[in-house]
Amino acid sequence: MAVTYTLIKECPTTGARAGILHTPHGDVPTPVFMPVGTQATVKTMSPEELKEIGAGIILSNTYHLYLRPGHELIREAGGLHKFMNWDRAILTDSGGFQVFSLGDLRKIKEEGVTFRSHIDGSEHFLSPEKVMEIQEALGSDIIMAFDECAPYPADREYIKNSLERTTRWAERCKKAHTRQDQALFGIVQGGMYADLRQESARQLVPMDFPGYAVGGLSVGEPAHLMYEMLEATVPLLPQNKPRYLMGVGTADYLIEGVSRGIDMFDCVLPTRIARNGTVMTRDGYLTVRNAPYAKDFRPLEEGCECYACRNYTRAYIRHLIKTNEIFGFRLTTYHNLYVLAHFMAKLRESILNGTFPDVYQEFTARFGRKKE
Ligand code: PRF
Ligand code: ZN
Repeated sequence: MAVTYTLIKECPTTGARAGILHTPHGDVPTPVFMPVGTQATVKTMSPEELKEIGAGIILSNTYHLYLRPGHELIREAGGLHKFMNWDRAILTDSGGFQVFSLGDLRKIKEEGVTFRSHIDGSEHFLSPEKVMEIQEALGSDIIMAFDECAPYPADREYIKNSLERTTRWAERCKKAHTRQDQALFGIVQGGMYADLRQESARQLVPMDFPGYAVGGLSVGEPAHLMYEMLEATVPLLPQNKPRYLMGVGTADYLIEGVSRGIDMFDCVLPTRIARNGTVMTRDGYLTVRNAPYAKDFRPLEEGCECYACRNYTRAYIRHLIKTNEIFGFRLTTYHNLYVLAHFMAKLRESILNGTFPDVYQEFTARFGRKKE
């Protein structure tokens, strides 16, 4: 099998798990946050810097790479790893999320989705078979099934039809998938209906995917609904396979996801806010672009051991960002990815040494628990 999961330790009082994801491009300790490299680059970071931060796996996107530069070009280049000079693991998302986010620009049918490119308006068609062909050309270690990420809110009837189609598409993906060195993950949908989530999981689990994602969450719903959906879904997923919560990357959602048995996460937020001059710290978000930091000669976060914090001040980074200097965005991105990598490593360590519930308590006491 291309990708396997070893469960090392489970927290006795929560669902948190520490494990290892084995991939053809190395072992990845879990739980893990995957930096997003939509255009075959984690914006502003070199692969060497990503390694320095400790990234063992990154995420890229079928939809974007298919449109530009085209999957055939990447195949010709020798695959995505070679094309972007990244020799650790890559997961590619299927486009199921991007295409459905296009709104008026797309039309969903049983066969697949017709859509217009957000770049030049040209018409394209993505289907389970096409998405497998593209991801096989990219050569990522983990490829995702083509699914429908339903909007929130959506009525029960819509969600039921959508999750059933997602199951049929998952079957077609499995049938079309040929590369034995790639692992195809299934995606559970079901909107905000616990029983439909369970129905989706019950349909996908017998198909024996090497890993399962929970999709359709973090789409604008209140936090308590996301937690309820995870609690309804995760217990039905196989213990010996990795579980991936798609599109989640804030510290509170990460720790809540981990405590409910999630192993993998991705999100553009940490890298996106960095390019807007906002960094993640122990005390929450800090927008270093703002005036109060003009003469603040402390690092982005005191005590942070990252390259940015060891060498530069808030005042300097603010100046770079105010003047649109690329180096500023590199420093804030570096810091945010470092913070998340270390947060996940800390959670993992606490699961291994039995103190995860204490770390969880401490975190929620400090920030409160998002409930609404
Ligand atoms: N499906 C896919 N990718 C995704 C999602 C999904 O539901 C989400 C939901 N937050 C993020 N990325 N294929
Ligand atoms: Zn730092």
